[in-house]
Amino acid sequence: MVQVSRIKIISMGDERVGKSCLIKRFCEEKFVDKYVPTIGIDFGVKPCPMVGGQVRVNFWDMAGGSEYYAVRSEFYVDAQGALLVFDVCNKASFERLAAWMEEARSHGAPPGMCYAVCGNKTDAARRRAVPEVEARRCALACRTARVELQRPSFPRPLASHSLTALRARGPRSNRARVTPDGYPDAPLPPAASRFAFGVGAMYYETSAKDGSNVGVMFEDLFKQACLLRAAALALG
Ligand SMILES: Nc1nc2c(ncn2[C@@H]2O[C@H](COP(=O)(O)OP(=O)(O)OP(=O)(O)O)[C@@H](O)[C@H]2O)c(=O)[nH]1
Ligand SMILES: [Mg+2]
Repeated sequence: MVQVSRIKIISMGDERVGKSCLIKRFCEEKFVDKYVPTIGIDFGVKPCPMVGGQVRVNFWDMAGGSEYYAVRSEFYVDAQGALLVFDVCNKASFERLAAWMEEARSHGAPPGMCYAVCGNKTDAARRRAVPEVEARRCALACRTARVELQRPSFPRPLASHSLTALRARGPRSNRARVTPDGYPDAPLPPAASRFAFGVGAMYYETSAKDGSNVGVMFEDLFKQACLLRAAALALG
Protein backbone atom coordinates (compact mmCIF):
# COMPACT_ATOMS: atom_id res chain seq x y z
CA MET A 1 0.00 0.00 0.00
CA VAL A 2 1.12 3.59 -0.67
CA GLN A 3 2.81 5.16 2.38
CA VAL A 4 0.76 8.00 3.87
CA SER A 5 2.75 10.75 5.58
CA ARG A 6 -0.05 13.16 6.51
CA ILE A 7 -3.81 13.33 6.84
CA LYS A 8 -6.23 16.21 7.24
CA ILE A 9 -8.90 15.94 9.95
CA ILE A 10 -11.59 18.57 10.45
CA SER A 11 -14.07 19.08 13.29
CA MET A 12 -17.75 19.77 12.62
CA GLY A 13 -20.76 20.41 14.85
CA ASP A 14 -22.60 23.23 16.61
CA GLU A 15 -20.89 25.68 18.93
CA ARG A 16 -20.22 24.43 22.49
CA VAL A 17 -20.65 20.73 21.68
CA GLY A 18 -17.02 20.07 22.67
CA LYS A 19 -15.05 19.79 19.39
CA SER A 20 -12.02 21.69 20.67
CA CYS A 21 -12.11 19.87 24.00
CA LEU A 22 -12.08 16.47 22.27
CA ILE A 23 -9.01 17.47 20.26
CA LYS A 24 -7.34 18.92 23.36
CA ARG A 25 -8.08 15.76 25.33
CA PHE A 26 -6.49 13.65 22.61
CA CYS A 27 -3.46 15.86 21.96
CA GLU A 28 -2.68 17.11 25.47
CA GLU A 29 -4.66 14.81 27.79
CA LYS A 30 -6.25 17.90 29.32
CA PHE A 31 -9.76 19.22 29.87
CA VAL A 32 -10.77 22.83 30.48
CA ASP A 33 -14.19 23.58 31.99
CA LYS A 34 -14.25 27.19 30.85
CA TYR A 35 -15.79 27.76 27.41
CA VAL A 36 -13.28 29.41 25.08
CA PRO A 37 -15.04 29.69 21.71
CA THR A 38 -12.98 28.94 18.63
CA ILE A 39 -12.63 32.04 16.49
CA GLY A 40 -12.83 30.92 12.89
CA ILE A 41 -10.42 27.99 12.64
CA ASP A 42 -7.69 26.60 14.90
CA PHE A 43 -4.88 24.57 13.41
CA GLY A 44 -2.78 21.95 15.17
CA VAL A 45 -0.46 19.09 14.27
CA LYS A 46 0.07 15.80 16.05
CA PRO A 47 2.43 13.07 14.88
CA CYS A 48 0.77 9.69 15.41
CA PRO A 49 2.27 6.23 15.13
CA MET A 50 0.34 4.11 12.63
CA VAL A 51 0.96 0.75 11.01
CA GLY A 52 3.65 1.44 8.40
CA GLY A 53 5.13 4.50 10.11
CA GLN A 54 4.44 7.86 11.68
CA VAL A 55 1.62 9.96 10.24
CA ARG A 56 1.34 13.71 10.68
CA VAL A 57 -2.25 14.50 11.63
CA ASN A 58 -3.25 18.04 10.66
CA PHE A 59 -6.25 19.13 12.73
CA TRP A 60 -8.44 21.94 11.43
CA ASP A 61 -10.74 22.71 14.33
CA MET A 62 -13.66 24.73 12.98
CA ALA A 63 -15.85 27.14 14.95
CA GLY A 64 -19.42 25.84 15.09
CA GLY A 65 -21.25 29.18 15.15
CA SER A 66 -23.39 30.10 12.16
CA GLU A 67 -21.48 33.38 11.81
CA TYR A 68 -18.46 31.31 10.71
CA TYR A 69 -20.26 29.57 7.85
CA ALA A 70 -18.29 31.44 5.17
CA VAL A 71 -14.96 30.94 6.96
CA ARG A 72 -15.54 27.19 7.23
CA SER A 73 -16.38 26.82 3.58
CA GLU A 74 -12.72 26.71 2.49
CA PHE A 75 -11.66 23.95 4.84
CA TYR A 76 -13.71 20.95 3.73
CA VAL A 77 -11.74 20.37 0.53
CA ASP A 78 -9.08 17.65 0.78
CA ALA A 79 -10.08 16.49 4.27
CA GLN A 80 -9.87 12.75 4.77
CA GLY A 81 -11.71 12.60 8.08
CA ALA A 82 -14.18 14.58 10.19
CA LEU A 83 -15.33 14.53 13.78
CA LEU A 84 -19.04 15.21 13.57
CA VAL A 85 -19.90 16.14 17.14
CA PHE A 86 -23.12 16.79 19.02
CA ASP A 87 -23.81 17.26 22.72
CA VAL A 88 -25.92 14.43 24.17
CA CYS A 89 -27.49 17.01 26.52
CA ASN A 90 -28.49 19.32 23.66
CA LYS A 91 -31.09 17.87 21.31
CA ALA A 92 -30.84 20.77 18.85
CA SER A 93 -27.15 20.02 18.26
CA PHE A 94 -28.13 16.43 17.48
CA GLU A 95 -30.88 17.49 15.10
CA ARG A 96 -28.40 19.57 13.10
CA LEU A 97 -26.09 16.71 12.16
CA ALA A 98 -27.69 16.32 8.74
CA ALA A 99 -27.29 20.06 8.11
CA TRP A 100 -23.59 19.71 8.89
CA MET A 101 -23.24 16.89 6.39
CA GLU A 102 -25.00 19.01 3.81
CA GLU A 103 -22.66 21.93 4.55
CA ALA A 104 -19.67 19.63 4.04
CA ARG A 105 -21.08 18.28 0.79
CA SER A 106 -21.90 21.70 -0.59
CA HIS A 107 -18.43 23.02 0.21
CA GLY A 108 -16.53 20.30 -1.55
CA ALA A 109 -15.75 17.70 1.10
CA PRO A 110 -14.58 14.54 -0.66
CA PRO A 111 -17.56 12.16 -1.02
CA GLY A 112 -15.57 9.41 0.69
CA MET A 113 -14.56 11.52 3.69
CA CYS A 114 -14.73 9.41 6.87
CA TYR A 115 -16.99 10.56 9.68
CA ALA A 116 -16.66 9.77 13.37
CA VAL A 117 -20.04 10.82 14.76
CA CYS A 118 -19.51 11.68 18.44
CA GLY A 119 -22.24 11.98 21.04
CA ASN A 120 -20.15 14.04 23.48
CA LYS A 121 -20.55 14.94 27.19
CA THR A 122 -21.70 11.47 28.24
CA ASP A 123 -20.30 12.23 31.71
CA ALA A 124 -23.31 14.52 32.22
CA ALA A 125 -25.69 11.55 32.18
CA ARG A 126 -28.37 13.23 34.30
CA ARG A 127 -28.83 16.01 31.76
CA ARG A 128 -28.88 13.65 28.79
CA ALA A 129 -31.50 14.59 26.15
CA VAL A 130 -30.57 12.25 23.29
CA PRO A 131 -30.90 8.52 24.02
CA GLU A 132 -28.02 6.39 22.78
CA VAL A 133 -30.28 4.25 20.59
CA GLU A 134 -31.63 7.32 18.79
CA ALA A 135 -28.12 8.67 18.28
CA ARG A 136 -26.94 5.38 16.80
CA ARG A 137 -29.87 5.32 14.39
CA CYS A 138 -29.10 8.84 13.22
CA ALA A 139 -25.41 8.09 12.80
CA LEU A 140 -26.37 5.17 10.63
CA ALA A 141 -28.48 7.52 8.49
CA CYS A 142 -25.41 9.79 8.15
CA ARG A 143 -23.47 6.78 6.97
CA THR A 144 -26.11 5.88 4.47
CA ALA A 145 -26.30 9.42 3.12
CA ARG A 146 -22.55 9.39 2.74
CA VAL A 147 -22.57 6.06 0.97
CA GLU A 148 -25.19 7.29 -1.46
CA LEU A 149 -22.94 10.24 -2.31
CA GLN A 150 -20.10 7.94 -3.19
CA ARG A 151 -19.42 6.40 -6.52
CA PRO A 152 -18.15 2.99 -5.49
CA SER A 153 -15.36 2.99 -8.05
CA PHE A 154 -12.84 1.58 -5.60
CA PRO A 155 -14.83 -0.32 -2.99
CA ARG A 156 -12.70 -1.11 -0.01
CA PRO A 157 -12.68 -4.40 1.82
CA LEU A 158 -14.69 -4.61 5.00
CA ALA A 159 -12.76 -3.68 8.12
CA SER A 160 -11.70 -6.80 9.96
CA HIS A 161 -13.82 -5.97 13.03
CA SER A 162 -16.87 -5.59 10.76
CA LEU A 163 -16.26 -8.98 9.22
CA THR A 164 -15.88 -10.58 12.62
CA ALA A 165 -19.10 -8.96 13.81
CA LEU A 166 -21.02 -9.98 10.71
CA ARG A 167 -19.82 -13.55 11.02
CA ALA A 168 -20.74 -13.61 14.68
CA ARG A 169 -24.28 -12.45 13.96
CA GLY A 170 -25.43 -15.70 12.43
CA PRO A 171 -27.79 -16.26 9.52
CA ARG A 172 -27.55 -14.11 6.40
CA SER A 173 -31.16 -12.92 6.73
CA ASN A 174 -30.31 -11.14 10.00
CA ARG A 175 -27.06 -9.59 8.96
CA ALA A 176 -28.34 -6.30 7.59
CA ARG A 177 -30.47 -5.70 10.66
CA VAL A 178 -27.71 -5.46 13.26
CA THR A 179 -24.61 -3.43 12.63
CA PRO A 180 -21.14 -4.22 13.93
CA ASP A 181 -21.36 -1.55 16.57
CA GLY A 182 -24.82 -2.45 17.65
CA TYR A 183 -27.26 -0.40 15.59
CA PRO A 184 -30.66 -1.97 16.16
CA ASP A 185 -32.86 -3.01 13.23
CA ALA A 186 -31.08 -0.99 10.60
CA PRO A 187 -33.46 -0.82 7.62
CA LEU A 188 -30.72 -1.18 5.05
CA PRO A 189 -30.38 -3.60 2.18
CA PRO A 190 -27.35 -5.86 2.69
CA ALA A 191 -25.32 -4.30 -0.12
CA ALA A 192 -25.66 -0.78 1.23
CA SER A 193 -24.94 -1.77 4.78
CA ARG A 194 -21.95 -3.87 3.75
CA PHE A 195 -20.55 -0.92 1.83
CA ALA A 196 -21.31 1.47 4.69
CA PHE A 197 -19.48 -0.70 7.17
CA GLY A 198 -16.63 -1.09 4.70
CA VAL A 199 -16.09 2.64 4.37
CA GLY A 200 -16.07 2.92 8.11
CA ALA A 201 -18.21 5.78 9.45
CA MET A 202 -18.73 5.04 13.15
CA TYR A 203 -20.63 6.28 16.17
CA TYR A 204 -18.93 6.92 19.51
CA GLU A 205 -20.21 8.03 22.90
CA THR A 206 -17.47 10.31 24.16
CA SER A 207 -16.56 12.54 27.04
CA ALA A 208 -13.77 15.05 26.63
CA LYS A 209 -14.11 15.60 30.38
CA ASP A 210 -13.36 12.06 31.59
CA GLY A 211 -11.70 10.87 28.36
CA SER A 212 -14.11 8.01 27.58
CA ASN A 213 -13.74 6.65 24.07
CA VAL A 214 -11.70 9.63 22.90
CA GLY A 215 -8.55 7.66 22.07
CA VAL A 216 -10.35 4.83 20.30
CA MET A 217 -12.50 7.26 18.31
CA PHE A 218 -9.47 9.18 16.99
CA GLU A 219 -7.47 6.03 16.29
CA ASP A 220 -10.32 4.53 14.24
CA LEU A 221 -10.81 7.80 12.38
CA PHE A 222 -7.10 8.09 11.56
CA LYS A 223 -7.02 4.52 10.24
CA GLN A 224 -9.94 5.18 7.92
CA ALA A 225 -8.49 8.53 6.85
CA CYS A 226 -5.13 6.89 6.03
CA LEU A 227 -6.91 4.31 3.85
CA LEU A 228 -8.72 7.06 2.00
CA ARG A 229 -5.55 9.08 1.47
CA ALA A 230 -3.63 6.00 0.33
CA ALA A 231 -6.37 5.22 -2.20
CA ALA A 232 -6.31 8.81 -3.48
CA LEU A 233 -2.50 8.76 -3.80
CA ALA A 234 -2.60 5.41 -5.58
CA LEU A 235 -5.13 6.77 -8.07
CA GLY A 236 -2.90 9.80 -8.66
N1 LIG B 1 -19.35 17.99 30.93
C1 LIG B 1 -18.67 18.12 29.79
N2 LIG B 1 -18.42 19.34 29.28
C2 LIG B 1 -17.71 19.41 28.13
C3 LIG B 1 -17.26 18.26 27.45
N3 LIG B 1 -16.62 18.67 26.33
C4 LIG B 1 -16.67 19.99 26.33
N4 LIG B 1 -17.31 20.46 27.42
C5 LIG B 1 -17.57 21.86 27.77
O1 LIG B 1 -18.37 22.42 26.75
C6 LIG B 1 -17.99 23.76 26.47
C7 LIG B 1 -17.68 23.92 25.00
O2 LIG B 1 -16.54 23.15 24.64
P1 LIG B 1 -15.68 23.47 23.32
O3 LIG B 1 -14.76 22.33 23.10
O4 LIG B 1 -15.07 24.81 23.42
O5 LIG B 1 -16.83 23.51 22.24
P2 LIG B 1 -16.69 23.72 20.66
O6 LIG B 1 -17.57 22.73 20.02
O7 LIG B 1 -15.26 23.70 20.25
O8 LIG B 1 -17.32 25.16 20.47
P3 LIG B 1 -17.01 26.25 19.31
O9 LIG B 1 -15.52 26.45 19.25
O10 LIG B 1 -17.73 27.49 19.73
O11 LIG B 1 -17.55 25.70 18.03
C8 LIG B 1 -16.80 24.06 27.39
O12 LIG B 1 -17.27 24.75 28.53
C9 LIG B 1 -16.27 22.69 27.78
O13 LIG B 1 -15.67 22.68 29.04
C10 LIG B 1 -17.55 16.98 28.00
O14 LIG B 1 -17.22 15.91 27.49
N5 LIG B 1 -18.27 16.97 29.19
MG1 LIG C 1 -14.02 25.10 19.45
